[in-house]
Amino acid sequence: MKQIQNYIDGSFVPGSREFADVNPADGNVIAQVAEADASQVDQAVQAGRHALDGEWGRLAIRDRAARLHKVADVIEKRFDCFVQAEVADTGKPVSLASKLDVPRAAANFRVFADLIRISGLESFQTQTPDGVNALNYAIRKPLGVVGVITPWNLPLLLLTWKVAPALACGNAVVVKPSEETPATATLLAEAMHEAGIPSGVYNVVHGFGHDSAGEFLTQHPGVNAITFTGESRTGAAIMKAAAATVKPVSFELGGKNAAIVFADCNFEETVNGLSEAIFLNTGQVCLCAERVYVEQKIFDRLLDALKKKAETLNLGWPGDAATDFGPLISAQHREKVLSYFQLAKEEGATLITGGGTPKFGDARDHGFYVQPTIYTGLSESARCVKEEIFGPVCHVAAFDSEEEAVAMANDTKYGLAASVWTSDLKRGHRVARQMNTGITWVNCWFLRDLRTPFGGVGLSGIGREGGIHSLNFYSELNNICIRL
Ligand code: NAD
Ligand code: 6OD
Repeated sequence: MKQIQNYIDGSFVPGSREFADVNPADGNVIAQVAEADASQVDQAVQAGRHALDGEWGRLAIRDRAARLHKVADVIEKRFDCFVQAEVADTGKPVSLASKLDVPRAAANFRVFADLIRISGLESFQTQTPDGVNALNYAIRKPLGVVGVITPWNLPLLLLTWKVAPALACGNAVVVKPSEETPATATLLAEAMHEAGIPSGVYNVVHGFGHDSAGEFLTQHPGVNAITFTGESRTGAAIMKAAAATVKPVSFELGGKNAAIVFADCNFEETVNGLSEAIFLNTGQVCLCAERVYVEQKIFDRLLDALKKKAETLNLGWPGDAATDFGPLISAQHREKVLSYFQLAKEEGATLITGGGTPKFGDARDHGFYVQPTIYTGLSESARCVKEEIFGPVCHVAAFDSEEEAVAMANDTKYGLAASVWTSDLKRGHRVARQMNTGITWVNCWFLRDLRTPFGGVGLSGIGREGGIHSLNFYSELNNICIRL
């Protein structure tokens, strides 16, 4: 049986206990994972602190950036290895891991390596009212040891989205990947070593949240900041833990994202785009659209086209090139999604397609698949319209006016993403500006420029990462004032 170990101060180390890593496609155990205890989390934090005092802390920015490019080189060299590990852990289609997750991991390192080299900081020539001259300029310093806690849906993509800028700013990190998907964070440790990242700069501790590695990390007084992606409820628990030592936090949390479809949209492009927005990664992307609002004139036609799209998705083995829809992450998550299918029934929804589990007649019946599912007919106050399900499911409702669509889309405690589908660009701008979200896409979805601000409002998060916003979170700006 494969063993997945913790990585502390440049060495792979077993834990005090082990837990199973399960393949979601057939429920088989694929590895035993070493769970880090509190003393190992402490060792990882101390290793990070030590690394900051060593070679890593003295490297010129240029050299730090060069090492990050080397990490990207190693990810690209070991591309298939990363893809296979991600597919086995998550059950996502190999086509998706090859197109999205692993290329983005390399890109995250390249983008922040380049950005740290070119990003300048503000300076001011100052003259006081009584004629004293001074020069003010800011410098960027690392925060210290950053705790990085990530979810299972895009494990490597989201981990590197945080690790790359944290390292670009000169920090050391202790990462706690999701217990469901420990493999690629551990593979990344090998890549770090091969790329010449000094021991102690990148540490991995495996385990769970409460009373396990996650909580040990957030409560550790030697951790200078926490960056977290995951559920809003978990964010609240982490915020509480981090408050005791006043750690800065950056949170990318849940969503209940809306898509607004106007009758003048390019119909075919919209149906293709919406199908991705609803079903990509089996609906397990925080940006997925779980609420679709469609202008009354094209409601029936669009619903019918979406139904056809859902019914032609290929629910296959994740490793097959033709598969475009895999299982959910775990038995527990499938229970949650199926409980919402049941709730939708109880709330009076009309089922358009799906609503259950597929039958394959092979080992996939022991996996965690559910059907791509579409509902209509619920009231806007229904729990299925209000709560994040995080599965391949949406509710489609009609609207008559732009104002009504905007009001319905904004009627949520979340505020991560929205998409607007229209051929009228003026309307696209107008509606996008009214969305209470961190990002609004017009005629596209999940089209990412890594320099742009990314984050959510309300229950969807605190702060922005991306480009300079990441650099600003992962560093302390010091101002120096020199009297001339
Ligand atoms: P989760 O919150 O259950 O777990 C995320 C991570 O937090 C895991 O590593 C987990 O072990 C850890 N954790 C749990 N409790 C903890 C605690 N008390 N202290 C410290 N760590 C703790 O989330 P998940 O189920 O892995 O992921 C799905 C959720 O993540 C969805 O809500 C989704 O919307 C959200 N998400 C948001 C974004 C975004 O960018 N906004 C991206 C991806 C996923
Ligand atoms: O693309 C990104 O940078 C990002 N943070 C995506 C988040 C996806 C959520 O599941």
